[in-house]
Amino acid sequence: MNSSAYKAWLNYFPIEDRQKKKAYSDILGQTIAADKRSVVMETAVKELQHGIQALLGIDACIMERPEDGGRVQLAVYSEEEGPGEWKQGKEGYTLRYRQESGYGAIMVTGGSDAGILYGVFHLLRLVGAGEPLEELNVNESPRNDLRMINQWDNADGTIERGYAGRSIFYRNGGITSELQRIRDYARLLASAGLNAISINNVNVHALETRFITEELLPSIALFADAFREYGITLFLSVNFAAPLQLGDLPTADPLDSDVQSWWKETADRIYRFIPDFGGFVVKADSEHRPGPFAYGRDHADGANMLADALASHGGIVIWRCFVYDCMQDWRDRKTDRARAAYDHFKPLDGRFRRNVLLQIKNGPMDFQVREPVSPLFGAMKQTNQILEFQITQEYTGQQRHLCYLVPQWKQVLDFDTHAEGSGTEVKRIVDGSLYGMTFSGIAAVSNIGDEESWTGHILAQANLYGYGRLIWNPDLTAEEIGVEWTIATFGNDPEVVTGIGRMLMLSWPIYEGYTAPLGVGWMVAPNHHYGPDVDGYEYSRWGTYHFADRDGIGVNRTQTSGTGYTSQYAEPNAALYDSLKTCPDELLLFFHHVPYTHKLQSGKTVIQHIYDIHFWGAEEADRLQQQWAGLSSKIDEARFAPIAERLAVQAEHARNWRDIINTYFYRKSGISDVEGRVIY
Ligand code: GCV
Repeated sequence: MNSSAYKAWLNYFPIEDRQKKKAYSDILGQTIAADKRSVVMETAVKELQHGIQALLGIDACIMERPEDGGRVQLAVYSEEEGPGEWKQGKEGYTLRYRQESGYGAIMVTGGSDAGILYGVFHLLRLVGAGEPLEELNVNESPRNDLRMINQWDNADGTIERGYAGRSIFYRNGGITSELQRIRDYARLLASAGLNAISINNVNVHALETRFITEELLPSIALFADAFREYGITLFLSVNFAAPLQLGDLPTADPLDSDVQSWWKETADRIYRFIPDFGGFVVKADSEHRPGPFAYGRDHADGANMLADALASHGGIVIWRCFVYDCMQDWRDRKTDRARAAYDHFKPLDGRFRRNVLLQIKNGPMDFQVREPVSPLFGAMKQTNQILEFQITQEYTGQQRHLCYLVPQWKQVLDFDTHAEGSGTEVKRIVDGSLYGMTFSGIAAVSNIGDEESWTGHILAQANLYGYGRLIWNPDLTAEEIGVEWTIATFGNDPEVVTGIGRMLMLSWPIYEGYTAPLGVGWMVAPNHHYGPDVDGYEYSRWGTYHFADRDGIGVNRTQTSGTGYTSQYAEPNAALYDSLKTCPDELLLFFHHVPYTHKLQSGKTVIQHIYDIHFWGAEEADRLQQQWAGLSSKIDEARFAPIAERLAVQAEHARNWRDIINTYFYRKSGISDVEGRVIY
């Protein structure tokens, strides 16, 4: 596979400007000197050579004696032995231009070989973007230690919530031995700055339960080898009831000594095959997955038992907080799914081992197009935490619709929890700096499958890339990341960069506009989660309701008359959300049940806003199509056509959303659109 779609943001278009090409060639097209040839350093050298060849058409040669120096030098410095300015930490790097007698040279120095690999990708990105190398002076280090991808791939080759084909890891119930695609994936991930991956669904079924056995570990270890080449650590999702389900023990009780020994032996076995294994990801007592509750134990008992099994090997347990009652009676208005994670986990603060991290979804529900930030961030001051995003577009258009999610994630990371007074943003909690956590970081559910383009919708590649770049440096803007991605993916024609940049940046508001308004969420069909289906979840057991009737809509989560969810936030956020006067419009229906005639902060009534935003969203979806058409001469046909097709489908589905939602609320409320537009 060698197409432009497959290469994604590593397209490395040949430099055409002759002057620039000469300037780059003089520096990069000569000799490469790299010390200590570890597996990751080998990768860094290979990537550098490959990039130089693709960009400049030159085979740069590797110095046999690196100590003699080269035009590009790759070297690891530790804090003690490195140059004075070295402060970049283990995975950090610096890029420097140095004028030697008669020629210029580039130094890529890293805190480790992985740091150098990141540095090489950065250098190649700059060259691809046409940036000058003279005076190059870059200092980079990742803000988050753990920068992880979660695959929701199943051994039968399907992917839960996958929208880009089947799994690249598993086929027909077996583990693939075709490792080239895995290596290519590792390469994409590392080039976006990611360093960890869990390779199977958190819903661990019968076959995946056996991944930790003597029989299957050799194949899993081959994946670990491929990822290791790119500095990426491998994790497995495990089944909490594995000792029971594999038929070894009559129980999976975490306080049972046989169970504890079973997991210790299992951990020892895994590390025999994969010495740098990262650890376990666990979904327990959630959506029918087994967990400690069956034995009257709590999540700390469960997580700690696994943590103890991994501790001597340096492994960690990532324990998910997505725990709620998925058998709720819709008639029960007191139970509030949004409260669940906080109610379950907050009382356990301080009880988890140092090698346990709680993985918390960005919002209290489930990756909706708009949700408030989970109140657990900042609430557990003595517990390691990792934030979970969803790159795969389960509720955000399933990669049939364009929805650039970096602006949404950015809002989450910038959200001020006020947990320690103002300035306590989520990004400072999850990077571990605020509470001095031993482990911390960010994970996200992958959006790739075995389609040629990886992500189905080629523009959805921006979400995978953007995720990596944003969590490396949460201070980057979504626009900056979008521009960087566009140049690396499509080249640096200014019209393309501006055009795609605009499309990306507007796409989340557009999608939100024609789907679920004002933070209400859902309104999709059960199971496959594609919409519109306004009452799809209204009378079901999942705890996701909008409560629309003839008078109004929304969920009352206030302290005085509602579910009290707002009190899970620190002040002033609790009061801000609790009051109708101050609650931000975009989250109004998440927190309040209001009449359709309620006036928003914007001055519009709720019903008029619903109509306006749906008309606007559908029109803008149409405009996306036109904007793309305007770029036809500038994008290779192999990518132009499939993107155009997706945008056409999106525009059509947006009209459908618009008409169904508007009609539904017109019929419920009986209130006409003040502009008299067509509502059925
Ligand atoms: C992997 C949602 C999704 C499920 C997913 C679950 C989770 O409910 O619809 O497919 O299961 O979240 O995050 O565990």
